[in-house]
Amino acid sequence: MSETIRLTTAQAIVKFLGQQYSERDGAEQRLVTGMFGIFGHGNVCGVGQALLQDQIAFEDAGADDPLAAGHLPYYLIRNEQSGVHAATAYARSRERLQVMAVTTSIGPGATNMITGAALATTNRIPVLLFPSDQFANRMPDPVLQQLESPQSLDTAVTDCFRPVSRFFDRIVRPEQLMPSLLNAMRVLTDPADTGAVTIALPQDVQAEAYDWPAAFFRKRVWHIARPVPERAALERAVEVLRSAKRPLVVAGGGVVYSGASEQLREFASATGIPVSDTHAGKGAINWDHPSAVGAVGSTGTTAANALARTADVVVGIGTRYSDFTTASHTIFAGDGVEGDVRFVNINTLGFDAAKHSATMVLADAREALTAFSAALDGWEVDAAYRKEAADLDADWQRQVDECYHRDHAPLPAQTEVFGALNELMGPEDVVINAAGSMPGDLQCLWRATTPVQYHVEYAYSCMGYEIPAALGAKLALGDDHEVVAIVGDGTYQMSPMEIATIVSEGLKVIIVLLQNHGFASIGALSESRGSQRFGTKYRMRSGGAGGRLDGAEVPFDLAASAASWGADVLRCNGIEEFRANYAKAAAADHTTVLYIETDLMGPNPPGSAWWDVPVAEVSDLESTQAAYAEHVENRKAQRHYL
Ligand SMILES: Cc1ncc(C[n+]2csc(CCOP(=O)(O)OP(=O)(O)O)c2C)c(N)n1
Ligand SMILES: [Mg+2]
Repeated sequence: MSETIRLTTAQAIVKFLGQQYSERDGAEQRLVTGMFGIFGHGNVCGVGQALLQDQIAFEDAGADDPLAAGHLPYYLIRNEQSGVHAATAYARSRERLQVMAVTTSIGPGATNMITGAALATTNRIPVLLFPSDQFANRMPDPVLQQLESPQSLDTAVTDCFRPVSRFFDRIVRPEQLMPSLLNAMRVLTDPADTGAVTIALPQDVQAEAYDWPAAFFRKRVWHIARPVPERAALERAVEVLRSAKRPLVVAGGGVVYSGASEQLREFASATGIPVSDTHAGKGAINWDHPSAVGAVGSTGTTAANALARTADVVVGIGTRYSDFTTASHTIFAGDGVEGDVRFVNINTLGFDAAKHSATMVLADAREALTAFSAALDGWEVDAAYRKEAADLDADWQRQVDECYHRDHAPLPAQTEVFGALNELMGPEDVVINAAGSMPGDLQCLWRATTPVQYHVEYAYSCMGYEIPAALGAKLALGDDHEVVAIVGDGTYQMSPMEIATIVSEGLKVIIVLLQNHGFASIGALSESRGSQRFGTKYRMRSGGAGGRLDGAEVPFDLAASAASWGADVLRCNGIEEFRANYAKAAAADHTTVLYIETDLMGPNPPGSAWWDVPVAEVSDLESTQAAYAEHVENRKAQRHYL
């Protein structure tokens, strides 16, 4: 008989996770480094008991390094959704080499994670989720918080995780855990197809004992692959590139996760191909590299967008081509191109590589760029094209300077806040944002010198990501990096509470709270599409029942709210005071919220591309009718890439 160890299912999970490692480029590290969570009746005596037992064993052993000792630290968060956001930001900050887990109770605790899971999966960031589930033995049904389905007794709210997870399983017998956890680790370390990994744990099974084979708990190293391009695929792609006169690179998140910045810079320098970027790819090439032309698409720079319109070959590296990147399928227009615009896509995931009828290269970005540089063997674009791209970028940089130093009055434009931050933050400091009018401004304006500096989640663009993400990024990066979360007043109201977690963990971050009393983003969108900013301001209802939300400003004080969570708060009256207070916040060892009022109406950076948002085809309103006519015109530029 081989050796067995008697443990509960939950104890087995904690013990197993303590022995999982990832490896890439020869460096080995613990794969799952901690667990966020909130206990309820679904997990407090299962996973909660196992975490306590693990904590006590670690304390008794007197080891210094919790991770080397196989310990799984526990972090109490304030909301399950933000626990997943924190885990996502953690894994993104670790280039997807290390991840965090999240444990929740059943019912609402579990479903609170759905948004977080969808965000992680949309962004292709690995997180490990353990929602609890109703009794597998069905004895006390319906347990508190159980959704009963008269058609099917095995339907549970955790089924909602299936479409938003890359791997989903439910453990109704302890021994199912073994294949399940092994598959979970496979997906967490898959560079192509990763995201939320969800294992639902019925509350009785968590506490049930089993004789586990000791081998289940041996140390395992999960090697994170760097697939090399197939020779024929490389040759096909190189032939397309060599025939290009006006190629353009679109650098996506895959370049960052692959750690391919150096190879991208070398490739760009050698070939002279201009490099544009997406939110996830920003910083992969430093903004002041001679080939860098900044953001492409709906919120892109005039430089990248002009080049995109006339590009004959678009080289997408590690990008999923969101509608913001393609300006809803209008920006890669093939203007003046003989034949039509063609795509070469380098991606670990076939699904993304195949987009836009591209010549596909299934490979790791770093491996592919190295192979391309060798195969192109000195080939480069015309000097005139290099110069055109550099001139366009220089024009754009003048616009950035203008946006950064507007002296707008009486309230500053938010672009001036970004200018101050961009100038005050170091190359290894991190700016975090996800939703509102800020991502668009940041994407075209922010001068990123490193990929770690720019952490904008714009795949799910989830209000409320920022503050929990600051927690995750700070845990991942430590004291050498200042972590700065920018939040709008709307986002702040959606999820301020993880400030309490940040404070209780003794972590120091900076939160910049931009107060403009409403939705600058959706308000501007509404106005431009004929809906008159209806319902996009935080105002009192005027005129009694049946009136509109257009009265006085709502008398809340978000700065006082932030202070109530335990942060220091500095109110900033204008940009000069903001700069001075940023310096104070940076020098402090406590979390600080910098509160500043900005102008809801901008001015915004100049736009140079479209975004498809449908407008009512019939309407009583002249504003909507005019917007619809414009929409019909704009749609004419839309196309499939066939
Ligand atoms: C969870 C979630 N709900 C709704 C939206 C749609 N949305 C995008 S931006 C925005 C307004 C954000 O307001 P604020 O944080 O004040 O930023 P501002 O637009 O003023 O820059 C809304 C409601 C979203 N992105 N995420
Ligand atoms: Mg706002």
